[in-house]
Amino acid sequence: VEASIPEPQREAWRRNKTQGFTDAEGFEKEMVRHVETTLARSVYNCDENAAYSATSLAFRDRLILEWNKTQQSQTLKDPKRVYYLSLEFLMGRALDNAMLNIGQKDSAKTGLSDLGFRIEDIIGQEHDAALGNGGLGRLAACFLDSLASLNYPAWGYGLRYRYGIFKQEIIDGYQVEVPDYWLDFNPWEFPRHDVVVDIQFYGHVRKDTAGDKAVSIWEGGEIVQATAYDVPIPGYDTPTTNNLRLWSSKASGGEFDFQKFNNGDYESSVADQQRAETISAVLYPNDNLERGKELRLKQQYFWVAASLYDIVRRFKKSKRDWKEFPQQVAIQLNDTHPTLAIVELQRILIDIEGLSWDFAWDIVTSTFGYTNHTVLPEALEKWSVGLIQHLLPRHLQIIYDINLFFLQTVEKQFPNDRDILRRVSIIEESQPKMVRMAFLAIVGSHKVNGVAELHSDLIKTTIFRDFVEIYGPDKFTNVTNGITPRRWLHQANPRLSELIASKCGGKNYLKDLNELSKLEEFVNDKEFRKEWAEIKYANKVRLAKHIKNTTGVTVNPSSLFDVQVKRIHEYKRQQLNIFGVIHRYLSLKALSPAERKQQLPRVSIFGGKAAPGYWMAKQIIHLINAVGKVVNNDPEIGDLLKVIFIEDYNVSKAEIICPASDISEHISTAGTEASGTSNMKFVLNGGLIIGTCDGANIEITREIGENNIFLFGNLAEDVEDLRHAHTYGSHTIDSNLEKVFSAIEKGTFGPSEDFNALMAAVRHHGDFYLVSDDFNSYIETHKLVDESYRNQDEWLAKCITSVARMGFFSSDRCINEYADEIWNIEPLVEQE
Ligand code: RUG
Repeated sequence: VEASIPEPQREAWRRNKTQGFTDAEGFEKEMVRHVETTLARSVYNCDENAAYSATSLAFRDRLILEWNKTQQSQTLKDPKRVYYLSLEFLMGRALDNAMLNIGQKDSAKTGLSDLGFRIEDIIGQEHDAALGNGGLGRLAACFLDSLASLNYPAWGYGLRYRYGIFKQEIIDGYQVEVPDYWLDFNPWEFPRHDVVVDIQFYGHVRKDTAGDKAVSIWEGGEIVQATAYDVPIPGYDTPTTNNLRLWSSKASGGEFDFQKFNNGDYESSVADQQRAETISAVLYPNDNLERGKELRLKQQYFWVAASLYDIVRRFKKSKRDWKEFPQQVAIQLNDTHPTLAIVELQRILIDIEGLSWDFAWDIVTSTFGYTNHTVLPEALEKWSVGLIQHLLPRHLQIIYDINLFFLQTVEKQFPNDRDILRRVSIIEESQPKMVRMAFLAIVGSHKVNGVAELHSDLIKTTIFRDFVEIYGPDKFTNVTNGITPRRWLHQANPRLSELIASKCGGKNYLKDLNELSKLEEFVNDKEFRKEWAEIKYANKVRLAKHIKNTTGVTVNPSSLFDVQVKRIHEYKRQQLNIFGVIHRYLSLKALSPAERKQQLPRVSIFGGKAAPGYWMAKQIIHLINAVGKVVNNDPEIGDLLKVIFIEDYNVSKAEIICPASDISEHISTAGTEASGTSNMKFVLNGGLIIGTCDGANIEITREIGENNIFLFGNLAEDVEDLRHAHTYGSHTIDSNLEKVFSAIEKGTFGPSEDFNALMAAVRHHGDFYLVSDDFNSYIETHKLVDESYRNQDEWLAKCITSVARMGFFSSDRCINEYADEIWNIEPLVEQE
């Protein structure tokens, strides 16, 4: 039954339509109402946390009004929509973003001040929504912001983890993981208890006939229920408010099985409930690493099956023919994690909707696009055939059929090449047999893209080379990553955003980042430079305060702030950085007091989490902290060098750190970092970068000019030969690096056994990440950084010029490219 109100009664609805607040007074009323009613508090017991809650609820109400309008307008016009499937959405805080995007931050500031609060303190109360590990999840969050800001009809689909990425504590220099229970109070989500989907696992497949057709019936096994939680995503300066739908798992049939309960089996009924809830309980804390755990596969199927059910249900409402499905629906696979969606859609179309295989497969392959984010073999997903057979027996049959038909076409194309069949088969004939998810994603999609130029070239010439031969080069494309300037400039660096607006003809540059180019005119404007420098200094003071409060170490904001914040990984080479820091320390110690006085003071700032099971990454964290302990307390060194590890790096900390850096480090072994996105955040905030010719560093260089970046190290094309030489030729370690190692071995930073593995990786295990090969060029380039920083005028000119040329790296550009080249969707501008 349509639950719609009959026309004669609609007038009463129109009269009573909820109006969102539009000024400080209106905000105050809403805020006080929420304190007094929703929160049941009063003027006598409203602390900052209650004020945060009430402010968020007031803003949530505003968002949901726009959200309703957007969804109604989309339902009415029924345009093609894009669905972005991602296991990670690293959203960070929502309140400040909501205030800025709907243009009511000033109202909130005045309103909160009238009511006795400072807006910064209230914003600071919010817990980060940390449903992601690193770049991949944050990219998804930036994309949602751009999709809404550009008025694209788009939905995100993900999992509502009860525990997001763990909280990192540093105890005695070691990482300790603590669970992050973030859902205690989350005003930004709307539970949709009416949007539930039953998801089947296990069971078996029965062959049957319907008329003259053979059919497959998947039956038995267990059912878990998916409940939708909706998170409104406001666009910047537009009423468009899109939806992020996150699924939460529950045992089928509600709280617990009453049948079992009534039979006196209370315990097992509760156990079933807990087992079902486990599916959406925790985010796997690995970045660029896959571990093949059954629960992870369960998460993947649970999420894609619920999302597809929802997407298909929405399509079917329009009563269109199935052949129109790809004209109405584009689905983007963020990495291989949602690849089962390909199989699930094929299953729905053939087993449930009764379409022929070929017709269904055409629909499927026209619907999906696949984004690859890595070439690292340890991150490429594979699932054992046995596990899929057990968990999803019907899906395994379909995968085998997809593979069979695919290999038949390959065989026709390359009749005399048996080896290519082995190489490209979706099933790897190993012990045990494995399903190669990236291959399945390629075969089931119409476009495959990498995330920066070098990366997109590399996938075509290495891991997916055969597929380029088979499908031709047009199936493969590049969409270089981007970041949203709303969060990463306007929100994180409000003073710089104001200054830029004053020179770029207002805030329109936040919608068209190419307008930053107007800044080039002011590069030599003394007054402008002065203001620019003052803002950078103030941002450094803000970070120095955070460092003091959290680590107890005092850093001098006049020092050069050198930052490397990202997940800890050997390929990202935080070990190269800390070895470089030790080299600097030893060089300073070797100077006379008079010589030391001539040196430029530096603060080396690190931050990032290690996957809990990644032992080497944890050793790196330990070494950084051990070096900090010695260096920071060395009276001979004083302010000349400080080494800081910022605990629990996350999105809200990044918003403090990025605006405060002078130089940031993006120093992965060439060819390993697919893109990187923090490199873009730092440059956009007026910092320079030191980096390798890797990922998006290359395009950043092309845009801002090679005089404005400090590049060093070997090139991707040389990496293989160097590795080969390490293993089969003689491998001499860089002499300066040897000095660093002997200082470690002498116990300068504590018992050296703790760090043996890090040194052995370079000396004895082939130095896979080329730390020694790049060491000399790294420290020489750091000398150039020091020299360059001494000339503040030139330094500032580099920073301003770089910002002026960063327009390309907006995620808006990136989303427009996906929309045009992959999704074929148009913006939908709402009418009142
Ligand atoms: O490591 C990559 C980054 O280089 C990239 O910028 C980011 C977004 O495209 O994705 C990261 N990534 C790759 N995270 N997980 C993976 C492996 O699947």
